[in-house]
Amino acid sequence: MTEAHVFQQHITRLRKTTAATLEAENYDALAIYAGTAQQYFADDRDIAFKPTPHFSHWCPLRTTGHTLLVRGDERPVLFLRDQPNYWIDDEVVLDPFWADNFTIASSDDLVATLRKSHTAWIGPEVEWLPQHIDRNPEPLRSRLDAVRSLKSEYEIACISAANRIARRGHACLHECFVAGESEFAMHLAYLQATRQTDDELPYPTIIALDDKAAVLHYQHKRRDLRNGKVLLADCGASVRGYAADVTRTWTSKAAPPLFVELLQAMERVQQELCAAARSDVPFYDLHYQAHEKIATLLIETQLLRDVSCDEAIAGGLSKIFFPHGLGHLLGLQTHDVGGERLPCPYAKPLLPVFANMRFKGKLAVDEVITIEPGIYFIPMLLDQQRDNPRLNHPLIDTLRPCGGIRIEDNLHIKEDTAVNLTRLD
Ligand SMILES: [Mn+2]
Repeated sequence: MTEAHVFQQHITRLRKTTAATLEAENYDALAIYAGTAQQYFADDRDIAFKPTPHFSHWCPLRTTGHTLLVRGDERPVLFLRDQPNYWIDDEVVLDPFWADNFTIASSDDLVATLRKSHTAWIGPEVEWLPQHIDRNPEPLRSRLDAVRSLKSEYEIACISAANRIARRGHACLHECFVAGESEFAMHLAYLQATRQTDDELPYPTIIALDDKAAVLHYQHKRRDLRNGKVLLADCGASVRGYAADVTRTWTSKAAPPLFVELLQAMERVQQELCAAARSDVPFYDLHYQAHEKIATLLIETQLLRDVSCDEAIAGGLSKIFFPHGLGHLLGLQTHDVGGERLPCPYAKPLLPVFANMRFKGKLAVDEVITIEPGIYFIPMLLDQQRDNPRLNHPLIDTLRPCGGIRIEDNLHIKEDTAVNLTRLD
């Protein structure tokens, strides 16, 4: 199937679901504003622009000021921004593969059009918006979010393409790590290999050597430190606004054997968890399974002692080493919307230590999720446990300089399996 055909199918589905949403929420029309560039406080410098995700759901344009108007199941109208600006290049390129699905209009006519109907507005507020228009009504937004959580073939193709790009970048990072490069040099090499600028990335690269691998969202790029023992790289790519979110951990010959053993075990654990993902599985059950596997590993390696697996989980000991969720929905946002579904019955009790998990529902066909288990040696969390005899501190301390491990793939959920988009050939 051609790209144009797959995109057309995507829009046909959106038209249908949006018509139903508008009817259910009693609106005639939905106006989605791409947004305008924002500036830093007390500065005239623009922050890198990202269109309203609801806009990107319909239209791959990445420039500011456009508005999409959807009325029932009619052909949507794209009102292009047309205030010429000679400071930037805001030329709009209408690629027929997507533009053929819209009627193109001038923003001059937008306000008059908005006045004519009972319209819901999604996007940042603007001063010229007619008074009667409902701004970002919550019930409508959550219906739109629910649609966004289930990906069309077009969206899967975008996420899949983003994963291919990220994989190329990670292969390059591995080579740089083996060559002893710095975090800074690896960051530049990643941009080069993926042919992306920083602003095009779905999230800033996390390129952490050694102890900094314990910082979950490590943001620096050290220029001096070379020849690391461990590299944790969490770096993505984006295609038409859709994200890949991929993490790999590598060790060099200088890494302690116990850490290498943990990494090999975690590679296995991560693949087992990926193999267990499919529709109708409560995500909490996968999260719990991750803790069972990680607690077992911590006990086998004697990092934890005098404690059973269940006690280690319920007592929050495994959470010291794996303090984040197993994964999240992925799409136009790296932490995508639509996961706020009702909790469902679980195979294991919902423990108080996991009460802050965001995504508690069942997996559904055509969701894309990340599976990203980890083991970290986070000084702040370990120091709080100095007097806890169940933590083998002398052994743990030998691994603190290694930071941690995270392995993350992106999975397309199907009926009774999941397709690993990060490891597709
Ligand atoms: Mn992630």
